[in-house]
Amino acid sequence: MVSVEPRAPGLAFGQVVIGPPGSGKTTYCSGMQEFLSKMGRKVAVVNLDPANDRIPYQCSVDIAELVTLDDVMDNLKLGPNGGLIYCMEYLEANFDWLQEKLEQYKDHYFLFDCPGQVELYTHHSSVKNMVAQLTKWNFRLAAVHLVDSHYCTDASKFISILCTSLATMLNVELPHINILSKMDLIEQFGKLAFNLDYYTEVLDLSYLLDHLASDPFFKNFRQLNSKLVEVIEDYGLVSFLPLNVQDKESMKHVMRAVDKANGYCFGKEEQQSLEAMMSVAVGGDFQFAAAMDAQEKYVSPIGKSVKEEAMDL
Ligand SMILES: Nc1nc2c(ncn2[C@@H]2O[C@H](COP(=O)(O)OP(=O)(O)OP(=O)(O)O)[C@@H](O)[C@H]2O)c(=O)[nH]1
Ligand SMILES: [Mg+2]
Repeated sequence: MVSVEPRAPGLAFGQVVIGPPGSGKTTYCSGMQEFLSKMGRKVAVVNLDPANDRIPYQCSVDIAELVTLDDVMDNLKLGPNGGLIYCMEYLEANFDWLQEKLEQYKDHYFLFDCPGQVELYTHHSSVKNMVAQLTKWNFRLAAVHLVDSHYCTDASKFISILCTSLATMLNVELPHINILSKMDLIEQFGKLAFNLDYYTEVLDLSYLLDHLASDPFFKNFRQLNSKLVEVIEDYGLVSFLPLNVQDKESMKHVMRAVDKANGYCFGKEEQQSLEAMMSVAVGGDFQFAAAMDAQEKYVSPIGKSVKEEAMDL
C-alpha cells in the first residue's frame, strides 16, 4: 500500500494563471475557484492584475490595495503598457505586503490571476522573480498558460503561439500546463485543417509547414517557418490541453494535469487514491483523452485524414 507523507509545515499549493490579453485568465480563475470549492478545497484567488476593474470571483488578495494602473498612469504620465510594467516592479519592491496578505490564507489552495501583457512572461523578470519568491515561501506552484484556441485555425498564428508558449515556459521556470482556451469557439473564425490532437500533442509539425505552403503569401517564408518549427520540435516541451470553462469534464482534465504538475496529487488532500497515485507514477496521462473528448464536442468532422491532406499538396 502507498503511504502518503504529511505536507511539510507551511506548504501551500496553487496555480499561476498567465497568458496573452483576453485569453480567459480571469474567467478561468472564477470557474476554477467554483469547481475546486465544490470539490471541498478552500480556494483563495489573488488578483495580481492592477488593471482588473471587473473581478467576477471572490477575491482574497487584491493588488489594487497596493497599486492600480489608473493611479500610475495619472501620476507618472505613463501609457497602459509602461504603467503595467511599473505596477509589477512596484509589487516586486513590496513583496513584504504580498507575504503578509498571503500569510492569512496559508491553508488554502491559491489561484494567482495575472495581467495579460505578453512580455511579462516571455522576457521580463518581475513574474519570474515573484514565482521564485513564492517558492521560497514554501509555495508549490504550476503555471497555467492560456492561449485562445481559435489560433489553431490559422497555421501561421499557431506557429506564433507555439513560439510564445515555448519562450514563456523557458522564462517563467515553473512546471507548466499550456491550455487552448475557449474551445467552444475554436472554429468560429475558420475550420481546423487537422484533428484537434494534432494541435494539442504538437508532434510532427512538417504537415503544418506543407499546409502553410499552400498559401501563396507564406510560400516565400517556408525556410523561416521551418527553422521556427525546428526549434519547437527540438525542445519538445510544448503541448496543450483543451478547455471550455463551462464544461466540467474539461475542467476536470485541467485540474488533474495541474495537480500532477504542482505536486498537489501527492499530498494528503481529497480524492487521494492508490489508482490516482499509480497513474501518475507510470506516467499515464489524460491529455489524449481530453483532446478526443473536445474534438467530439467542438470540432466539426474533417473530410480528409492528415495523410490525405498532405498528399494533396
Ligand atoms: N465562449 C467563451 N468565452 C470565454 C471563455 N473564457 C473566457 N471567455 C470570454 O473571453 C473574454 C475575456 O476573458 P477574460 O477572463 O477577461 O480574459 P483575461 O485573460 O483575464 O483578459 P485580460 O485580463 O484583459 O488579459 C470574456 O468576454 C470572457 O467571457 C470560454 O471558455 N468560452
Ligand atoms: Mg483578466
